[in-house]
Amino acid sequence: MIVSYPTGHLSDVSAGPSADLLELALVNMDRLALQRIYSASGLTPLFFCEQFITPALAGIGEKWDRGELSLSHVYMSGRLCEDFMEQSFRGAPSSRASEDRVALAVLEDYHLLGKRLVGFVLRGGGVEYLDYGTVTAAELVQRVQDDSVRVLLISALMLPSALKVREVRDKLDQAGVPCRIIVGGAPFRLDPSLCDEVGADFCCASASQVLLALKLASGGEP
Ligand code: B12
Repeated sequence: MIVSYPTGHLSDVSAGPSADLLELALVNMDRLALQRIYSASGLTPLFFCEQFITPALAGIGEKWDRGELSLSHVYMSGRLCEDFMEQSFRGAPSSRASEDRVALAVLEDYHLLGKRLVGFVLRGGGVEYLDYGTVTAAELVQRVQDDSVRVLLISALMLPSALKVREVRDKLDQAGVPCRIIVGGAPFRLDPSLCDEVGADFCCASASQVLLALKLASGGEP
């Protein structure tokens, strides 16, 4: 059953901005309302993405799962958020080389917004990284070896993709590659035991945790 969403009160953020209001704005493809909610939140673009966009999209995903929204709602909501990030993160600071070679990838998955946020945090923290985009487990193992990567950041939004981290871990271990793996994405947030199950070293609930995780992965104090 596809429900129709009310639109009337979208222009009114006087009751306070919220992820629920943003969810309505996204489902109604109302870019202006998105901007108004962002302005009223008083947050930086990164914290707005983490505190408003991530829960609003998760709510949309759940409604799609229950048959209350169509896949085109999910797709268009994702597009609006992607455009918001594109504008907000333009001209982000450039990075410098880190002690350990770092790479960032999405594993067999086309959910790219989480990776985009992680990349933004890395650049903001001055960390240089290799962006592998979307790759298969076999490609990822090969590239990590070729580039001598020592910390691998993986974003996975679908459970089958998240489970593929196990394959990456096992192949890297078999090849004797000393690489730490840091994971993030909805399946890891929903099931904290998944991190150990797939052999990852650290799991992050949000992009802003990545700098701390990198420090821990490199053997530094938190
Ligand atoms: C938007 C969306 C889409 C968009 C993606 C657009 C894009 N350009 O990325 C589109 C429409 C393309 C899409 C397609 C599909 N989707 Co979809 N999608 C979503 C949705 C609603 C939001 C995802 C999102 O972008 N969130 C916002 C970002 C910012 O959040 P995030 O990625 O979680 O990242 C945060 C943290 O997790 C963390 N993080 C993430 N990665 C990493 C990595 C590191 C290293 C660190 C430190 C942190 C970190 O940082 C971010 C916050 O700071 C989710 C619902 C959900 N619960 O997430 C479903 C969801 C992921 N999709 C789902 C499905 C099933 C699909 C499709 C198979 C649907 C279909 N039948 O075709 C396809 C598959 C596409 C593919 N092969 O990859 C399911 C997966 C279910 C499962 N158990 O596997 C979900 C969970 C929907 C649901 N059922 O609730 N989808």
